[in-house]
Amino acid sequence: MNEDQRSLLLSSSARFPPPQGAKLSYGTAGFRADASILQSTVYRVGILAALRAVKTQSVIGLMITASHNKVSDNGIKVADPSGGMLSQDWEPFADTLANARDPQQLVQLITEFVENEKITLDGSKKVEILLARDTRPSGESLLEAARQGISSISGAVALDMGILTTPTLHWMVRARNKGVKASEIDYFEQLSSSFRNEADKLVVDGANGVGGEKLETLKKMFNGLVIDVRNSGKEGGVLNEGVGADYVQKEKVAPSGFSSQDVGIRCCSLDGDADRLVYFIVPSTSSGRIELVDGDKILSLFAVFIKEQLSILKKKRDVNVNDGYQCCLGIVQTAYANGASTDYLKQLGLEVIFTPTGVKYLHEKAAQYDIGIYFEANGHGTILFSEQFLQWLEAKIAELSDVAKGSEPHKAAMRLLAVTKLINQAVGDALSGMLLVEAILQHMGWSIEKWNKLYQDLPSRQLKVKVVDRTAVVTANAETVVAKPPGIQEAINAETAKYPRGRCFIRPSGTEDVIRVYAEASTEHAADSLASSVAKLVDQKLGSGT
Ligand code: 16G
Ligand code: MG
Repeated sequence: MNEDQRSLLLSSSARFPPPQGAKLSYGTAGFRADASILQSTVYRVGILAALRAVKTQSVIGLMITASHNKVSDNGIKVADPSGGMLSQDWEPFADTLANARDPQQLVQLITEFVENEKITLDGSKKVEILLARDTRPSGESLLEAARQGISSISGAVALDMGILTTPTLHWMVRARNKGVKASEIDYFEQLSSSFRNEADKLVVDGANGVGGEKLETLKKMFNGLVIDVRNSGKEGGVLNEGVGADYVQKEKVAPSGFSSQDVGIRCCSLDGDADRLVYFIVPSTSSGRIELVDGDKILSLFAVFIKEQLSILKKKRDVNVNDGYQCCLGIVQTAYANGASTDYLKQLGLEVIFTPTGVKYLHEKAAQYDIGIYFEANGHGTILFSEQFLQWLEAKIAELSDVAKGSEPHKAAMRLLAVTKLINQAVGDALSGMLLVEAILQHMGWSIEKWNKLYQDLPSRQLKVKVVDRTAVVTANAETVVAKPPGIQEAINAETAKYPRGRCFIRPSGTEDVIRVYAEASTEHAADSLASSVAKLVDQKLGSGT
């Protein structure tokens, strides 16, 4: 590192002292904390993003958001050149950088890192970092901190994309690196032009965040579907407070702004940065619980549809389309997937794989298939198509348009092509996912009730337990068993065995200082009881005893 670069870093970092006594971690999906302590972290992630851009000679994205968390929190995450999450091998560097005590130590760490990674910092090549934020009031000043971090690395240029949904930023990074049109309007156009729907109605809870606001723009770009956006943030409601996908999924109640007048209408909720989506049916009485149509059901709907199109394509009826190509379809879930969804998907003959919680794990796995569909129960997910599959599909469409235009296989191939354009390939995206759900329901002629009856969820319960040190719990087999400390798994097994269809696991949260407990069983009462007895057990073995 040359002297100019060194002094640039020393002087800018002196303006961003780290918070006292806070240990920061990149966690499952970036840094997240009370916004008041994040200036220094965000500045440092700006540096990291610039280094990543120089290293990869590609466009990198930085998103300032705390997703479904409360409005006073904020956070930052990095989008890699593919539009996906930051490569996991850079996460330890993110942690050490964020926790450096002073400018000298910070510069020392960067010097060592660039040497190891063989990154040349002479500013000879310009690199771009796209910055965006959600609607949080703290976003603007944090974005400025990120910008200052970026401009502390010579050759790195920050481009402010303004207020965006998280998936839009990921999409832009991917598009820019592919050299295709990459503005927000291009994103809206790609979604709206691949979407067809006849007149129908959907009510959307925007979580008082960025998604509702963007949907107001997007919905003007297509005909047919009538979208009523509630909780768009303009009516004075607070971000994620009593609204949004996380609230609806965890509490299983209707978000504020919904009432028994919405009975019989399809409703859905986005989270605060619009990368999660769940549907729900409003109960006819005000005290009743909603029928939750969660990420697992969205996944199942997508899987049924894709499988159907593939099998139409394989049929020899109209034309010989069976060219021997075997499309490998994979379904990726986490331990939080309702057991009934996994049974259902397996019954369809699909290959179902599990990964630990966190989009980076699911996405990575799904990318190993020709078509990989991944979803977390909380509503984050998408469908990935391999390059090889896309090439095959295009060739197939060309061939069928010649010899069998308008045939069922031709139509099925065209539908699959539309899905590849509509669904976000970079990351789970509530807006694009919602349009795909709408298109598929229309195609199948299904109501939300019919969709919800694909299978019946097993009752489940989630609890969290405060412990002295959550890192004491180490899990294995995609978080389904506890490897450490010894004895806990045996105790969980003993509890679980008492309940018909019982299933239970614990894991340390990647975003909060707690241990999470998940339990499922044949009745509500049994799921509640299993969850609370395991929570008690965790508290006894690992809690502070208070
Ligand atoms: C983050 C993850 C989400 C995961 C959640 C788990 C991304 C983009 N988001 O929100 O996928 O479900 O963390 O939180 O990866 P937990 O570790 O606190 O349970
Ligand atoms: Mg989110």
